[in-house]
Amino acid sequence: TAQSTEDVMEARHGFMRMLALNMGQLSGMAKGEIEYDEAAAATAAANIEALTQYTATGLFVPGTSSEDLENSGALPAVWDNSEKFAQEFQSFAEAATGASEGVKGGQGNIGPVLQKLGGSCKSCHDDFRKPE
Ligand code: ASC
Repeated sequence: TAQSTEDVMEARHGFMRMLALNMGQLSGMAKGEIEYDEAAAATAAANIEALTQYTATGLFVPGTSSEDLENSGALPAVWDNSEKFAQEFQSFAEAATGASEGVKGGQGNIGPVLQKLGGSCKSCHDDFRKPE
């Protein structure tokens, strides 16, 4: 069956929530709110790495900006500056490469990985996500 705009929005928001969930696990461990567990940290980071390989720009179909839909946080810049937007996802994938190895070896190794990942999230959000 044909996909509705709502289907695409659900998938897009799910994609972002999956990223946030795994970022939150790493962040919790970095802050000491969650006990450091090497396997769990590596899994969370591997999940993020895997998600960056998804063709996420395809989720930003025309007509789904924050000016079109109330439940959208995607600024029109996503479409108006699509090349830069795609580059942001590419940079994110590069930032995530090796993250699952990087968080191994101790709680102190999570921070630098998280900074790199979070920097990518923020860089893209600054230009392409509606401020909350
Ligand atoms: C998260 C989350 C974001 C990013 C951002 C990083 O965990 O939900 O939007 O990290 O805060 O700067």
